[in-house]
Amino acid sequence: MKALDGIKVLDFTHVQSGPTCTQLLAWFGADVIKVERPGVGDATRKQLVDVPGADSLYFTMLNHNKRSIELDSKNETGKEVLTRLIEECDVLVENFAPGALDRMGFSWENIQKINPKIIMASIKGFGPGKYADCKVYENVAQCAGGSASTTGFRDGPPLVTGAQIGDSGTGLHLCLGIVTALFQREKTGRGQKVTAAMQDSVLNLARVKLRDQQRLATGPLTEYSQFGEGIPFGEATPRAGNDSGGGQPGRILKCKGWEQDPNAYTYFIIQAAIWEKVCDVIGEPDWKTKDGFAKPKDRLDKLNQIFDRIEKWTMTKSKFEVMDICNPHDIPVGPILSMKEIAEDEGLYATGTLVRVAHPKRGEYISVGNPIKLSDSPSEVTRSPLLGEHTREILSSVLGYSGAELDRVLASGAVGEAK
Ligand code: CAO
Repeated sequence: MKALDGIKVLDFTHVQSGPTCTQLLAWFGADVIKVERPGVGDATRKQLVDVPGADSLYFTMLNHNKRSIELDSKNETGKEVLTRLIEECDVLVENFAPGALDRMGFSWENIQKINPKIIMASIKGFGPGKYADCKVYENVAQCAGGSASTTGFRDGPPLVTGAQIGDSGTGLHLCLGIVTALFQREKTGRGQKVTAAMQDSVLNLARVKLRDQQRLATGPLTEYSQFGEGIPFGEATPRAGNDSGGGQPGRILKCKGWEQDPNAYTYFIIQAAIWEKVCDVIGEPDWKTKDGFAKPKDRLDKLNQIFDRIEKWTMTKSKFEVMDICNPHDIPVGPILSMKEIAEDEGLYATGTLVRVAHPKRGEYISVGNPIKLSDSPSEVTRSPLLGEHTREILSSVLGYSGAELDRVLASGAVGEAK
């Protein structure tokens, strides 16, 4: 049995943020029914296409373990089918532009009338307020949530990060809201509305930078490189390059081969507890007792000098040798892994974090499996559905249409089926 066995999810999501949420619910065992516009489907099916005629990796990697029904929610019969789906499902998840669901005639008030037990979960770019009506994509959220202004180097422009904290990050937040609401429904019998705004989710993930914003009021941020360089702080949390976000100084340092390999780097943290071991490993045993070096606080204005010296050592080793040498001493280091190296790591396939998935139109591809492991609810990753692959199956087995009724719906123009 899976944790969410028996839970039906009406998946009205598209692009990335919503689909990541419903994919997690599917991996936990929910029956996720993805509603897609006839003949078109989720826009990502046709974005960044690498194999002509097949759904893109963008789509396949975000929509595993789901069923697809092609349904025009603006058509009268389509609205009838959607109403039946709302009656049958435990959860409705959507991430349309603000107001789109209302314009279809499915406001939260109407949805509650149709099924008072349903949990309706929505992602929007912003919460209530002056930007509530804006359409929002990943990088907009990263900028509005405080991530971009605090990412990058002090003397360069703000940077967005490769991790999709606005989309997938918000999907995760919403997923937690949904299972929490399902838990509460066990006691109250009532559904509720769950919302996660992309700005809020990014800000939640950038929480330590708001911490630093407030610390500025009482003095400089001593763990930032900028402090050691004698550069005054301004009014807002600055970009900190690769400085560690915690109290332990850390940097990205070059390793052997960095001239040719853009990823021959390691992250190196000089935690106070292992300082003496760092001194021994890099060949500076005197620094263990030397004035200005022995105590963590005294080292803060010398971090550039210290990390330059550590880098002289890391540049003589590969990033994996650095790991092998430092790990036995509990010195926290991390190789900068390329996506190629990750995709070739058989250890990640063994845990199900990476999976090889067969697809009828594109052949085998690699995907990220469920990163959250439950000991009593194993996740098996199955391929994403073709557009409308399960239209007939859902109409009959989930909604009970049969005979002339089924023929009526199929002939109405409200639904489509996989070609
Ligand atoms: N049948 C009929 N119509 C459908 C339909 C269906 N099955 N599915 C969607 N539609 C319609 C919607 O009702 C909407 O129509 P109206 O504009 O007439 O109300 C229309 O399709 C377009 O929907 P949309 O506005 O949500 O899509 P978009 O491509 O214009 O905008 C996005 C995309 C992501 C910017 C917007 O949906 C949004 O801001 N969502 C919330 C934030 C979010 O999730 N962003 C992350 C996206 S990933 O980076």
